[in-house]
Amino acid sequence: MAKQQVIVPDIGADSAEVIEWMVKVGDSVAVDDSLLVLESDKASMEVPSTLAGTVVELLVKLGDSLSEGAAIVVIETADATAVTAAEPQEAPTDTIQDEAPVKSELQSSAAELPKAQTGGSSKHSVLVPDIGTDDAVEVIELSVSVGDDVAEGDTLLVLESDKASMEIPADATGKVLEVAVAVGASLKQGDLIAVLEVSAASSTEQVVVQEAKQEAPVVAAPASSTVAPVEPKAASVAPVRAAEPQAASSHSEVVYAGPAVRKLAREFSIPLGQVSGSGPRGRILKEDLHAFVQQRLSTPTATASSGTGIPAVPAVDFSQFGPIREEALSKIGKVTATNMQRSWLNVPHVTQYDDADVTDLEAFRASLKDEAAKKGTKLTPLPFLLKACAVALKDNPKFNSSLSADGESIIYKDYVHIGFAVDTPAGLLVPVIRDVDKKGLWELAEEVLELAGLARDKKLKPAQMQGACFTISSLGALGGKGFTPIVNAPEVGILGVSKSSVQPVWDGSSFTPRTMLPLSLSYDHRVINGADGGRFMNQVVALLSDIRRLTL
Ligand code: CAO
Repeated sequence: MAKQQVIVPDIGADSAEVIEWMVKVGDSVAVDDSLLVLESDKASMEVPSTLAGTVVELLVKLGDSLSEGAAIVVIETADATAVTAAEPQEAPTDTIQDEAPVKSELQSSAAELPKAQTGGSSKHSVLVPDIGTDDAVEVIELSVSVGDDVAEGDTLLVLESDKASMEIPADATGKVLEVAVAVGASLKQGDLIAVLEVSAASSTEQVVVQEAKQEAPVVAAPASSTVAPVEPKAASVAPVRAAEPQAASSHSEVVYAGPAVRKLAREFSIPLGQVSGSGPRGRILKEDLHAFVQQRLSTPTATASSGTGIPAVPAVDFSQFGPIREEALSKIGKVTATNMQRSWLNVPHVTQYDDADVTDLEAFRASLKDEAAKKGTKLTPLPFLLKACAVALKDNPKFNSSLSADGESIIYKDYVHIGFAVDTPAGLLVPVIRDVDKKGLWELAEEVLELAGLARDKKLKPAQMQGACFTISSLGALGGKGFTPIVNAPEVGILGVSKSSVQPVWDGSSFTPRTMLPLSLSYDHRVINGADGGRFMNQVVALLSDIRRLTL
């Protein structure tokens, strides 16, 4: 086994920019497989590998300007002699020629580590840890630049999937030598994020880990226990279908297309994610764009509608009316918009309204305020709502079901997981509390606080947002007398909660002041009829009005 670099060949230009990676660390490549795409002011070109083997390091990053002779990747080849002829060895950097022989020594003896280091320091590759999904996740923010000093645990970048944003921390302390990714890149577990220069003194163990990672980059996981978002594998691999599986897959797909194709797609507003590529590795070619446009033009409704037969909202140039600002939606914002529209268009909604008399509940809650403070938690109306809904979901199983994808059957769930909407600066997130029926009010209060905090800090893992049977959207703290919540399909029901207020209520002989909580229950009318809805709502109202019933 030997490690060797592939360098930029004669590209017919002084320099060209790296605009696309076609391989990642851990990929196996054959001679002539494309490694990356360079774009100069005159042309774009794919740089082929001159070696066969496994990619162990990417030496440049998107946006870098490269000239002939620049080293681009390190490839571990099975046979050093076989590749010598294929590879010009006068690469400008010395890392590989130095590292290849050193590596085996490092593995065999930790005592010899200092020999492997230059000037008392060594290079440490930071890889994407277990992020709870096998899908590629987009880099939305870089928190460090080359030259920065980072401490273990400092955030290096922020990843945002269809369902969550997460900060990826450094798993070692050192100076950033290289940032291997750019905003917009899609990363998976094991991908290289950055290379740090760590001092030998900081941790001998880290160097061993670093070398182990270089040996097997795809399976490497941060060794440090301080890598916050990493969960044990079993916990982070969610067996449950995500609430929006279609969105998850379509948004996370990697699109392979060259710059000319991307430019053409931009000019014609062609969504590359919807185009099938017929080139190598599914790469999208110009012909594929032509075929896509032809197919769209031959579909009569496509030009005049949003694809569902519904007339599209016309594009308006608002600047003709006054100054404007345009801000791109966050990924979570885009996914929310798609999900809302999908639910609204697919689910025949019915919403019914009622008020629960929560006078006693509020008195009980107030009496527990000090106890809650002592426990370090907060008892808002939400845990009571969760508990009441859990009871009603068990007693009204249709609300705890989903329509099968083919619409032929109803799938009843024997578990009671409830999502609750959290308003965060990044957008609306819906963490899920599992087995609500089996939990007490204090436990629910703590989980609400914890999950809402994680949501606001962009630290929710995908598994913490999956598997809900029903959703509660509580706008109570904000106000309002009622609203129409949109069902989070494939769930079939959602409870909207508005602000409680003291109202004069007729008790049969006089008006008495009672604290009334406005509720709005939306449901999928394909599964739930009005009588089912009425029964569910009546039960929730009864439970909240007399919380002793929650204990039955
Ligand atoms: N009526 C009156 N007061 C209410 C209330 C209600 N229905 N619900 C909560 N409150 C009170 C709480 O008791 C608390 O008061 P104190 O601080 O005096 O105890 C205060 O409002 C703030 O509550 P909270 O928001 O911190 O806690 P919560 O458990 O009620 O809600 C959460 C948590 C995460 C659901 C909420 O913060 C949130 O993000 N809501 C927005 C949900 C949303 O955006 N839904 C729309 C989705 S569809 O577009």
